[in-house]
Parts: sequence; C-alpha cells; structure tokens
Amino acid sequence: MSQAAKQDANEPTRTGLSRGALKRAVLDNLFYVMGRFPEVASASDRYSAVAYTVRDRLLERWIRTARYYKERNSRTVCYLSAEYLPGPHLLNNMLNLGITRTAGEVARELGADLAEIRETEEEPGLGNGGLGRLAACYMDSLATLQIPAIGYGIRYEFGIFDQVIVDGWQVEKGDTWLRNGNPWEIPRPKLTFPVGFGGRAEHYTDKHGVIRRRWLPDLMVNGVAYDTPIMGYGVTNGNLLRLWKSEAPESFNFQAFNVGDYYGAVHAKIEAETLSKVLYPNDEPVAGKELRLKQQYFFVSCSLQDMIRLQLRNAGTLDRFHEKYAIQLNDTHPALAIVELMRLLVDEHFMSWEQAWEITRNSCHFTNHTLLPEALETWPVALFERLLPRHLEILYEINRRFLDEVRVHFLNDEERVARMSLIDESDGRKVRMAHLAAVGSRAINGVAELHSSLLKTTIMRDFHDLWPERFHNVTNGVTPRRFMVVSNPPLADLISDTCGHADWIRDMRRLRELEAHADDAGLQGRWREVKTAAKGALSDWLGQHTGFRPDPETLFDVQAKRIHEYKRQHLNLLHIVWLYEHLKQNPNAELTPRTFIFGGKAAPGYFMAKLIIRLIHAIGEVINSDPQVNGFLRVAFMPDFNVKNGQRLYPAADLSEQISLAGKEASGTGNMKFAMNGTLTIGTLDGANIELRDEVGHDNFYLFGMTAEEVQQRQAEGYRPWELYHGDAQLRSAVDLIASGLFSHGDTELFRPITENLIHSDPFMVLADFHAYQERQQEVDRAYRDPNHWTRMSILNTARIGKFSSDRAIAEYAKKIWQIEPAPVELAD
Ligand code: 9GP
Repeated sequence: MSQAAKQDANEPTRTGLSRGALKRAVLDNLFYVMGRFPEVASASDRYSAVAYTVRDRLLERWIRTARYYKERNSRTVCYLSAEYLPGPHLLNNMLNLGITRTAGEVARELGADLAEIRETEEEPGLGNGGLGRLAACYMDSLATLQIPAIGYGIRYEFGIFDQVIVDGWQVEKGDTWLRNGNPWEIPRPKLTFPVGFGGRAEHYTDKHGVIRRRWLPDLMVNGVAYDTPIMGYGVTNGNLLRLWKSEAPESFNFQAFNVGDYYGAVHAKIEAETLSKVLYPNDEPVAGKELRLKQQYFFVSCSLQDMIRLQLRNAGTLDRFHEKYAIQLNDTHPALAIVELMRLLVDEHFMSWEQAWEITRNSCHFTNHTLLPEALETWPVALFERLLPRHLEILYEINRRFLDEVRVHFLNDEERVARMSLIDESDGRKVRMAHLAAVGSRAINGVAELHSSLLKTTIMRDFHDLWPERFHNVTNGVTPRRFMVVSNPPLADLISDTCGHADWIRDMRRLRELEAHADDAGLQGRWREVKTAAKGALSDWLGQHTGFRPDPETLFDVQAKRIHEYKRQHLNLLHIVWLYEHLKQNPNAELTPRTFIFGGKAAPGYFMAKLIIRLIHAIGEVINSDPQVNGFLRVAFMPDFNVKNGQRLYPAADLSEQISLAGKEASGTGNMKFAMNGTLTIGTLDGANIELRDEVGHDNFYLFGMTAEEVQQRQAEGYRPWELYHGDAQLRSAVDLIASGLFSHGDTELFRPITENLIHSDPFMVLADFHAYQERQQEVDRAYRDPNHWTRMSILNTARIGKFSSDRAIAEYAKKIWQIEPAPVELAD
C-alpha cells in the first residue's frame, strides 16, 4: 500500500479531507443519512450526501472554535440583522475548507458531476438585496479574520419570492427553499427562549419590599435556534449564524389557555408560527405592518436572551456584558434591542436604570443604510403600545432623559428638541427607530464616504451636533471568496498564475501586483478568453431560461440590482430607445454591437418598479425582433436575480451600470462585485462609486451626471423636467416613442405612468442626467472597439479593487467600532 493510500485509510471518515476519506463519507452519508444506494440516488440525494460530508468537516472546526472562544471568554461581535443572503453554501464551504478540487475528483469517481450537484442547491433568500448580502459578506470576513462572532437573525420559512416573468410582467412565486431540507443547519430544540407580546405592565413588590415594574404579556411565542456554521477561508475558525424560528409554547396553548378549545389552540399555534413565516419585501411602506414589528422584536429578544444566558454561564454576572459583546445593529430593524436590553437588565435582572443604560449604550452600535425618507422606519405609537406596552414605557423614559440632555446642551431650542425626540408628534404619534438607534448606540456609521457625510448633514444632523465623536464611516466591502473565486474560478486561476500566488484571496491589496502586467499582450489575451467564456456560459443560461441567447461577441452591458426608480433603470431604457431610433434613422451608423442585460426584482407592491420590468420586456421584444437593428442592439432580462444568478452575471459583464441619482444610493455593492470581475463601470458620483472611481483610476471609469450637491441645488431652485423634455429633441423623441404605443402594441396607456411621471415630476432627475449619460455611453462604445485598451482598463479595475474587500471593512469595524482582536484557532493534529 502506498504512503498516501495508507494515510487515506487511517484518516477519520467523518472529518478527513483526503480523497479517500471524502469518498467514503459521501457514500456513507448517501446510505445512512439519505437512505439511498448510488444507482437510485437523485441529484438532490447526491447533493445532500455531499453537503453532509462537508458539514461534518465544518462542524469539527466550528466546535473547536466554540470551545476555544469559551475558554478564552473572547469578546464577541453579535451582528443583529433581519436579513441574510448567504447564497448557496456548498462551493463556498468547500473553498474555505480547501477541498474544491478533491471534491470534484471524488464526484467524478462516483460518476457524478459537481457542477450538476451544485445546481440543485436552493439558496436561502433571507434578504431583499444589498443589506442582506452585506451581512453575509461580513459573516464570511469575520470568520476569515478570526474574529469571534455570532450572526443573529430570523429563519424565514419563505424568503424573498422567486421571480418569474409572464408576458413581460413580474409574477411572484413563494420561495420554498426548505422543501428538500437544509443540510447546513442544526436545529437546537433545547435552545428556546420565550418572547411575549401584548398584555400590560404593572407594579409589584418584590421579596425585599422594593416596588418594581413588570410586564404581563398576553401572548407567548417561543424562539427556537437553528445554527449554521460559517467557516473562515483557509483558517480553522468557524463562526455561527443563529437564526430563530417561532413556535407556539405547547403548554401555553394546549393546557392552561385553551382547555377544551381545540380549534382555538391550533389557531394560537398558527399565529405563533406565523412570526417567522415570511420575509417582508422592502421598498414598500411599512406603516401598520404589525407582523414586521413583531418579527423585529421576536428576533432581538431571542438574541439578547441568548447573549445573557452565555454571559451568565461564563461570568456569573451581567456587569461586564458590554465588554463581552459588541452588538452591531444592521439598520434600524433590530433597534428594539436597545429597549429590550434595558427591559431585560432592569425588570428581569434587577439592575439599576443607570447601570443598565451604561451597559446598553456601550454594547450597541448602529449602521445606517439609507437616507431615503420612505425607508426610515417609524411605528405608530398606538401599535407599539398594543404589542409592547412595557417597552413603550421604557422608551419614554429613555426619551425623557435624552431630551433633558438635549435641552442642557442646546439651551432654549425646543424646535430641536422636537426634531430629535424619539417620538414624532407631527403627523400622528410615531416612534422614530433611527433616533432610538442613535441614542442607544456608542457608534453610528454610514456605509460609504459620501453617505456618511450626508448622514451628518441631513437626517442625523442634530445628532451629529450633539455627539460628533460617535459618527464614523465604514465603506462597504464584499467577499472575494464568493464573488471572485467561487463565481469565477478561471479568473481566479489566471490571477494566481500571473501573481505567482493565491494570497490575494486573503489580502486583496495584493491584486495590485497585476498592474505590472496590465499591458502584457499574453495576459490580455488570456483575460479576454476568460471573459468571453463567462459570457458564453451566461448566454447559454439565458438561452435555456428565456429563449434568447445573446451573442457573446457583443458588449454585455449589465444593470442588475433591485428595480427602483432611484436606481434609474428607466434612464438606461431611455438611452436604449434613443439608440434604437438613432439606428433606425442611420442604418450605417458605426456602433459597437451591444446586449443590454437587466436583472432584478421589484417589490410586489411597487407599481412603478413592476411597470419598469414590463417596459424592459416590451422594448426588448420590439428591438430583438427588428432585423434592421438587432445586429447591433439587443435587450435581455435575467429572471430571478439572486446570489446564485448574480454569480453568473458578474464574471460575464463588460460594463456595469451604477446610475442612481447622486445622493440616493447609500453605497451599492454590486458595483464592487462587477469591478472585481474586470467589469468597467458607467456611473454617477453616488455611494461607493466615488471611492471606486478613485481607486481604479478616473481613466478607467465612465463618470457622468450631477453631483449630490448639484442635485440638492437643482432641487432647491425648483426642478422643471418638462423644460428639459421640450428643450431636447432627442430626449423628447425617446420619451414620445415609449408613449406612442410602439412598445405596447399600440396601447398608449400602458406606459403612461412612466412617461408622464418623467415629464411632470421626475423625482429622480432622469431627464436632467440623460444627456451626460448618453455622451458617456458613446465613449464606451468607441473604447470597446479597441480591445487592448479595453482589456487594460478591465485588468486595472480588478487590480485596484482591493479596498472593497469585506475583509478591509471588517478590519475597520474591529478597530474603529468594536475594539476587538482576532482569536486564531489552531486545528490540533
Ligand atoms: O440601499 C442600500 C445600498 O446602497 C447599500 O449598499 C446596502 C448595504 O449597505 O444597503 C442598502 N439599504 C437597504 O437595503 C435598506 O436600508
């Protein structure tokens, strides 16, 4: 027996990483876990057997990590987020364990194909878009940087809807990601916390004769933990994503409460379970969405009870809770944590208000992710009071003390006091969640430089006047593991080959080493081959799923993100319509053949966004079937844009559209994912685009449009889109062509809401930026015709993208915000 074979034979099947151990484990799992023999196993059985094999290996590392952290009593980040979009786990976990190649070989030996196996994986769509995906990137980087962390959230049974397109319209289908089980999670039925709702608060006298306040809820729900291990890349550390599922406490429903009322009892059970049933789509007004407030409270309460349990177990007291935990509030959704932590400390652990506030304010940190007024959460006081009566009392007390501080700081400024209050008294009484988050946090940050500075001068201005030292910026980042190595293995290999190492995967600044080779004809040729192959793969996928297979020889111009008016997909469309007309009028015009590819979901209740999807399809239908233009111009729509499908798009794009109105996109992270994959950006000076352009070089970025300041000025002067419409013949004719019914079989009503809105109100100033956009697009058109120049720019985009690694972002949070050190775990032999 050879040495290697002996090693294989000795390696433990459950945790070994050799080919032999992996193969035995897959067969074992197929047999003992799935109850199948290879000849009858379905693709999904094979997937599960492989997934369990990987999971065992993760668990070993993860348990070691947990033990190590416990022994050291390590300071821990608790990331509280109502959304997570991790994407498919299998390949990412294989990569992080370093077994991708071996696993591919094992699959082949077993007569299976890893690519096919991975396709069967359902992704957990537990988020709407950028915010949830950011949380997943941060979990990846926390583990990779060996920082002890727990991600807390909700285990929605139905995540973001699946998008199908029917006659050009978006149709939402329920997401059943759990239907084949979820091999990555470990249910912890014993790790359950009670969460109350409703009822009332009352005084009582405790056994020491002290008068206290307590809450008597009238509905109890249990939160049950489901754990998913999150491995770091190339390290032994594994962290934990702990998601809560709601269940009815049986004793409550079936014995005490509903004796003899079977149907009532079942109803109570259903009501309890409804809490974690479904993710709320964003971009819709949240007012009155009682279930959403319940979800928010449910998950923060479970998470805090869990932290308190751990702290009491390890330290026996909560006095140093804030030294143990750095709680990060991902937007305002978990802001109730501030009030709930106060309640738990004061009412349940009998701490003084002052000490509890000291602990709370030193534990929490708040990230704001949007300046859009409609996205700033507020809750009607009446609803809040009905669901969380004791919390409202605590919130009032926090507010009373806070407003006294404001009064002392800004003498005689009652207007400011009203502006800053946690309660908005202006239009029905509402709780302002962003104010609550700011008051209860020791650090507040925005997610890109522009956004952080706008935060200080707009919605958080008063707070900045009061506590300037609490404000920070941490520009977002995304993980190169998923968005380069997993999404685009040929590019990753080419980079490693060119740099002579793969260290850039952990240290993205080292991508700069590529710069020296940007003019190298050999690299340029291989770079183009990689891009063309990715375009081919995307074309095949689109062909299979939409019936239209774009020509990989054309420029792939991609806008993939949520559909929203501020992101201005309709600006892109106006340009396409203009190009169409231009080509019709000038059949011999010299143009670079282009395929415009869109992807993105619209919130189910957001009419304009859904109409924009319809318009994309309508324009595509006409253009794609017009032989006069379709050698130069095509339009495609990728249905069901999610993490998995994004991974197909980023590697294949030549041009990335980041064209939001300046000042509206807090950061954007798609811009980074595209640029990492050698995609050039056409974009406005908005969000992280500004920093991206500075990093990749102004010559390698297509900038257009007004600055945020110019936007504000223009709005202040009074913006009159109809003047632009009447004053610019090309613009008018593009708008008119849409209104004419050409794209709607003569129906002049269908797209009227879009065209009328543009002409008469245009809240996102599409018309104001149209001309600059169109000019820049012409430059893109010319530049693409020079492949060497284009490829050089593409290489430089990748080479200079290092700043946008989530590792950099997490290192900044660790230093500036959390003051936490890595805790590297060694894997003993
Ligand atoms: O809209 C922002 C997006 O610009 C940002 O990249 C992302 C992550 O920070 O958060 C989005 N915000 C939300 O989804 C809701 O506030």
